[in-house]
Amino acid sequence: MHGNTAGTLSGPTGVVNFCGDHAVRGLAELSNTITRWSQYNRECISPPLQAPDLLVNDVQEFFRTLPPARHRIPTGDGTVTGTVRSAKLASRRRPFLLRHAIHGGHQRKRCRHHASRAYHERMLINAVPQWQGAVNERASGIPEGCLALAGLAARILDLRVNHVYQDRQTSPLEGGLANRSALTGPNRAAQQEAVAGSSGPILTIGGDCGVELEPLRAGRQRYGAGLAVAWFDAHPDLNTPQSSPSGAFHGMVLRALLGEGDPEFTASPALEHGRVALVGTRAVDPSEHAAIDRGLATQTDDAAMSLRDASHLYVHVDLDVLDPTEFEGLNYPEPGGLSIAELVVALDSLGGFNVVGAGITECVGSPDQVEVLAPVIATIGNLLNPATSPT
Ligand SMILES: [Mn+2]
Repeated sequence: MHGNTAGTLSGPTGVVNFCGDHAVRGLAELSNTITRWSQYNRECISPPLQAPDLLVNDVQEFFRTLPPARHRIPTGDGTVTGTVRSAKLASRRRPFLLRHAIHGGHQRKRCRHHASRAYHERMLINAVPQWQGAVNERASGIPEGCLALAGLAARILDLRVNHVYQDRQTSPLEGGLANRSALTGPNRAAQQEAVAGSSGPILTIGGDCGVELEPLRAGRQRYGAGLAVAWFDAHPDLNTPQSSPSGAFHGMVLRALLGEGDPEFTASPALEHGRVALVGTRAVDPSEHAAIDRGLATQTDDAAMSLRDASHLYVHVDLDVLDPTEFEGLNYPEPGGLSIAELVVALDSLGGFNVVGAGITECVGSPDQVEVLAPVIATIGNLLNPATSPT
């Protein structure tokens, strides 16, 4: 029996351990089998994990016994009743958590029926549900938005998702930076490890915009000073801890990548000034205007022209570049943005570049809401497709 093992937290009291099978985890997430899993940190669930209620060795078979996805799972406040019954766990009548193991190395395995699609072989999807870089009210929905978007990306791109574990703990404001400690330590190390584990293009599914720090730092080191960035975002993210009105790191990450701000986060080597194109930017703080005036980044509608000398390109898409009427699941909506069709056209115009990485961030949408983003995911997938990118 695994009763209330979580102290004052009323966490899940039963665990199904899927032996780290990411494909099944993806299925479960698509169907909402996992709800609010990320609010339970390792400490809360370690006792049941040591003695799982059900250890499933053949997870594919386990799921074959369940009714079809999307119709089987009544969800609410962290409990999953429908699947418990149909999985013959009804007698337990307790909420459970589908727990996954976190480890790299699985990302390049593909389902057998997709094995012929060799063009995906080197591409990695990292889902990074970090939310501590944002401090606004909707931000606590970012981990769920990340899962929804990662599920969509897995389906559209026929790829498994590498889920990078991030705890949800917060920490005090330090040196003008909210959650400074939470943004470093194990959370950051987990993403560094995931980034280092791939030699091919990486699609990072955020998470707040702070998740762009590690892939871009690594990209700058790997590809050199010719690496350019197309930054699709309502915000330039060019604040420093001193200038930021909120202390939220997601508004500082690009400045850190350009080598300025809190030394804990600044990239070295930094992105070359002038090799960043800001597209769709429309909510700019005074100190960010000053950084743009100094030439750190360029506001433009034509990133391809602005970055034409780049040797390699990274594409950042904060979904708030979209108009709020286009997508309901925005963490930080700003009126006057692009339509989804306009974003797709703008992304498509970057097809001549050697695109080595991309990120999609700041989603708080549900699995149903993110469906409208399918063309955006597909277009980014094409950009990252090594078969069509110059080598
Ligand atoms: Mn933004």
